[in-house]
Amino acid sequence: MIQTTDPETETVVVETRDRPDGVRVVTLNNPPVNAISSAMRRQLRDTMLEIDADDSVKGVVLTGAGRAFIAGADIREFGKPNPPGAPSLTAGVHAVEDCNKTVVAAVNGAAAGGGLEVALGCHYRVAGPKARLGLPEVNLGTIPGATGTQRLPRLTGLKSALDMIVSGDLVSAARALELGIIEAIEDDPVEAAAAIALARPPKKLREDDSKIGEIPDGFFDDYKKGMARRWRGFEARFKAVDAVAKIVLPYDEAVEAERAVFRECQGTPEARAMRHVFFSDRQAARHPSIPKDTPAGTVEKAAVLGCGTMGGGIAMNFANAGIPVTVLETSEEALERGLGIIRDNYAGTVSRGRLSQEAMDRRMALITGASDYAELADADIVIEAVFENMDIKKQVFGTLDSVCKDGAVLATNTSTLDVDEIADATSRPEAVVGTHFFSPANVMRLIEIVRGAKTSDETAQTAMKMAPKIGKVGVMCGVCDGFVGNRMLYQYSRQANFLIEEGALPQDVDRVMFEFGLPMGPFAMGDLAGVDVGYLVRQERIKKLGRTNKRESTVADKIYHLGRYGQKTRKGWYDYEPGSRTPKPNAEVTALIEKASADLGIERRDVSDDEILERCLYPLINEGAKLLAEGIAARPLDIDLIWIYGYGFPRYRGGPMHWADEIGPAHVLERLEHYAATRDSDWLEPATLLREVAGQGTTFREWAAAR
Ligand code: T1G
Repeated sequence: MIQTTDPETETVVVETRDRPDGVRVVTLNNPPVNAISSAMRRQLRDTMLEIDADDSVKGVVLTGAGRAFIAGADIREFGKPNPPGAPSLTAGVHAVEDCNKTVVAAVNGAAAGGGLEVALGCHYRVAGPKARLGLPEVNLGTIPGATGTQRLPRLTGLKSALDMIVSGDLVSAARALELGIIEAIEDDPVEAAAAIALARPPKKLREDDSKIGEIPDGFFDDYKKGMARRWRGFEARFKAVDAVAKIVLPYDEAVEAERAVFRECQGTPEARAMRHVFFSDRQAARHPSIPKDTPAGTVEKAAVLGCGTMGGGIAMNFANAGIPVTVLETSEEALERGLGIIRDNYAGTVSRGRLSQEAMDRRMALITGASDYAELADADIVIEAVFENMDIKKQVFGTLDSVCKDGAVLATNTSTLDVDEIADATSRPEAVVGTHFFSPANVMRLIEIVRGAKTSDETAQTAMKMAPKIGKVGVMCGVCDGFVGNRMLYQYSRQANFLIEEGALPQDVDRVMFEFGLPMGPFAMGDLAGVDVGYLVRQERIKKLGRTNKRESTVADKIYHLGRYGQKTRKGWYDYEPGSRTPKPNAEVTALIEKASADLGIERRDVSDDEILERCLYPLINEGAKLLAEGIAARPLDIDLIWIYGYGFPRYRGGPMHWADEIGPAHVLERLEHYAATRDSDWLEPATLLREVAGQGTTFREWAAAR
């Protein structure tokens, strides 16, 4: 085994071994997933140049060590200066392609980004059955920057290449075979690659335009029009299309143009935001409150209490993951109704061609109805999703306490009630945790894992490790009114309602928030969730917390009392045509708002888009700062993930706290002080932590890192 070491870091990341048949196997080895560091770029290029000059070598196989082929460029090096003399990855790709021996990629695992680009520099490619291949750079706010935009289309054709590059998805080995990215799927890709390396001549992909053909006028512009709605705001995806469009140029010029676009993307706010989310996704489950070596209980059998909209959706998540789940309802009739909703949900997905009938049948077979608590006795986790009433929840948990096996996790899906109080209704509060799913529970990816004062490390760990197993992002938080997401949402909604009393209209506020990147504004969201639901939540909070002596808007209550409950009644803040979800402003609502201003003695004024944006989002940041200071949220990344996965905060802005760091906490403070002084002294007093971070000229990220 010949090992080349890196002059700077003494890191061995490219190993070679010679086979008796004259094939040299080059293994890239940078655990855990062979990310391409600058050391690897240099060693890969040097290794290929050595092979080129070594006549004893008859053929080359290039493969990855461990579970991955190559995970692409090392993301941790982004934003850092390139070590002197370290070649670009493009140079490495060309050193592979220009080798005078046949080089075959044995794709033994994930070949992502630069990893696939290296494979595309090889003359042929074979993959193991579990390999995944793709150019996911746009998920990092950048584009393939090592000839990928010029190579992939030469194998798959333009449309399939654009679909892969713009989606950022990895495809399976089977799909890669269909697309022509690989020659074959082999159980032992290295053996298969060695045979090809000895049997076939080098074939340079960059010289093969046969798959490109005649490009229709406007092809790329039409493609960008087609993706505009789905990917609005994700600028790198549109730049990736522009880079692919350079394919009409001679290859070397096109690669230079691609590199220019790639460099342009590296320093954008979108790139910083998307990298933040990439790493945050992987940090979420490593919550500082749970010791690293804490064992997680297995979740092989689940149960859900209540089969309403939430309970049914929660049960579907387990069935989707192949985990048997028992659903308990108070009566056969309620159970049948609930199971019918689940069946209809699946049938809808089948009719849209996104689920096969047999998959639906398999999932339905995993869901068992029950009418007796005794049937929950052997569940590893029971998730309560009954009516949002503390007395009912206490009674339910008291019964669960007497029925469920030792070690079972007793979870509540409450969104507003005190998890500690619920836990104290049992003899095992250490086994109780909040699992706050977001509606619709089978669609929204977020679960707020609410750790009670007595929740044990094992219970917390079990819930955190369960989340990804059922396709969710579990984010831990502490107990308070509204936990993290809704507590911040209250501040955002409050200001939105004040703004329409002061002069804006719902459609103004919603437009600004939509343009910012949210899926919809607060009033359209109110109509979707239900104006009646909002009204009941407000009444419950008043019952629980009492009326504040601070200013509250009453316009939403007025809308409720008009019987305008939202989409469900085809009228709420807006009107909705039959079968349409498009909100249409309503003159009666406008008149009601204007009258509310008059009754309040407010002279309506023009409210600027900037004020709308700042008055809605800066209080969100401000509440986030309070949640961090109180320890309800342990890290800014937890708040960012909650808002991205629970409320659709645009990933390309990184979440509210990352975005605050980007625009500057000092700027947020200055604006909040302005609005507190001029618009709303009740609710806009800047948080102490915001003042501290702004005053020190630092960021929430740095504050958290220093803790
Ligand atoms: N750089 C640095 N670290 C990486 C990494 C990367 N590219 N990929 C993964 N990691 C870390 C990850 O943070 C985690 O660390 C550990 O490896 C295991 O990851 C020129 C410029 C490859 C499909 O976008 O999609 O190439 O949390 O849990 O589930 O055009 O990792 O354990 O400390 O995700 O087996 C493009 C990103 C880069 C791929 C494997 N590449 N990675 O999934 O492991 S830009 C990507 C993934 C680029 C070129 C451009 C996945 C995976 P920790 P994991 P996995």
